Amino acid sequence: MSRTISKKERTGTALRWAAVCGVVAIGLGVAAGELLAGFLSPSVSPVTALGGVVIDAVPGWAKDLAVSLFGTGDKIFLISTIAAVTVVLAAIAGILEFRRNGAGLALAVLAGAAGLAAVLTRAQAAPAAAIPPVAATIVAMLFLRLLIQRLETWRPGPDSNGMSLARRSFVQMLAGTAIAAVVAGTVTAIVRTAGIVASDFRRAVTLPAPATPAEQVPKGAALTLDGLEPLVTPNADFYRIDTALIPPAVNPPDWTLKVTGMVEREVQMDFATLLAKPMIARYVTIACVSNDVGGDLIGNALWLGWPVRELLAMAGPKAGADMVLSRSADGWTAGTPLEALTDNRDAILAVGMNGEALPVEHGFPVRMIVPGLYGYVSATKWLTELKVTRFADDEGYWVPRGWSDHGPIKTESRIDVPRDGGSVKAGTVQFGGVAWAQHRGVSKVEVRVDGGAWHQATLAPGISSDTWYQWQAGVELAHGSHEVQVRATDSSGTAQTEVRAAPAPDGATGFHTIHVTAN
Ligand SMILES: Nc1nc2c(c(=O)[nH]1)N[C@H]1C(S)=C(S)[C@@H](COP(=O)(O)O)O[C@H]1N2
Ligand SMILES: [Mo]
Repeated sequence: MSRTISKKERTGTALRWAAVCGVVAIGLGVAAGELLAGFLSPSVSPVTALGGVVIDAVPGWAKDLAVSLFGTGDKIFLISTIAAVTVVLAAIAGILEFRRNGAGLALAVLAGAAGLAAVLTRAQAAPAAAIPPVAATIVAMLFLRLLIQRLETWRPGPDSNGMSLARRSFVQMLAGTAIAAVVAGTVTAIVRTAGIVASDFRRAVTLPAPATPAEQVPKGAALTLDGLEPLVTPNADFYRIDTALIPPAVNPPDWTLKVTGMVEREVQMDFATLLAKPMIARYVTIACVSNDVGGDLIGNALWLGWPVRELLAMAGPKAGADMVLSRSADGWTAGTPLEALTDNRDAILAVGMNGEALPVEHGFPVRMIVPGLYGYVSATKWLTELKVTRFADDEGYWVPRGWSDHGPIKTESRIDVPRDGGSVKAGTVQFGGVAWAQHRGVSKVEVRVDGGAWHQATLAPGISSDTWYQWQAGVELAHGSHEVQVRATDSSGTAQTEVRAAPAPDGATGFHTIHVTAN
């Protein structure tokens, strides 16, 4: 070692180590906070709460972009982004703290305060939920200071002698902290990603048989064409849309549903009382307003529940009320016309989906299902409150974000077979798909080739006007490439519009159009 080391080089190496100290110390803080939250308040973790604030803050178009780019991977994308930003900030905190005692700690306090604020703004935050972000901040600050202190004592550089006491002390401290962070993080990840808590709650639930069984599925409602989606969507394949990073873990014995607002008397109902009510079973096809023409944010399930109108009748809505603002355990809201919840369409407080308790990500233990309305104005998952109010006074989550305050599902149809861009054998080609016009019913489906005349398809009987219908059509295709379109007509005789509209503000329109090559 004859080369002399400049001060600059020495500081460069030290700064890199300082950045590592920041990442390791803050990593331990975050992991400790998440672990603690797992015990103290499983439904509010600091990281999830911060993620929720980010989701609530990003503009609607950015959310739509994320969904269209990453599909259901949009949450993984968000989590990775939060993780990456945290790592960068933590590295900066380490460097700041090395440069100037207290500067990195200040950054940690700021981040901790953001976490605390995020947690406290979550709807179901109990006082105990404040502990994890505070503890996380203290742990992060403590270890950041300890590590930087040891780094300062060591003063690394290529000339520092091999295994000095100071170096060993620093390395031991760093490795110990890193191991603790990884262990805490792993335990938390296992607990959380497996959703052990929530699925244990779910396993403990036994559903009653319906007092009013579901409508018979008519013979022939499910066509046998290969490639068609099943008439009833299995729970595991059901689309999922919500703003929850991790679904809230709601324990049925702790669950109550409150009816508040413009009512003669407030009503509270617990889960056991709800389960003892005469339940009805109904097939209902729910759809997302964000579903683009030809999209798959739609699914049909057999729901088990108690009519919302019965609960509202107990509370007695006051004259002048025209909306019910339903709220979830994580603070999300939907504004539904009071009329749609009290008329004969069987809007229900659903506890069952396809013969099982609601899956956690589909709203366990209780959600609303309202035939005929898009999910964002009706299908509140992890339901906790119904506030009887007026459209003039309240608005649901998506309304100030650019979506319409009313969301009836529009008449639409989709080609599922053959696939867009596929090749087929020239001659008679079997086309098939689904069509829907919830609560009105579909009366006709037609297809056309290359903008020619419409040909009527075979329309399978629907389960009810509240579900989708399957259709099939044999279409003559000559050699070459073709454009094929579909349109549905509802039972009032109104055909779906050809006018292309984007999903915002109240649902996409236009004909689903695919291209196939006949050989
Ligand atoms: N608590 C809560 N409920 C919610 C949402 C949400 O973000 N949070 N999203 C709604 C939307 S936009 C739709 S389309 C449906 C989707 O229900 P699913 O995920 O069971 O398919 O849930 C609705 N219920
Ligand atoms: Mo939606």
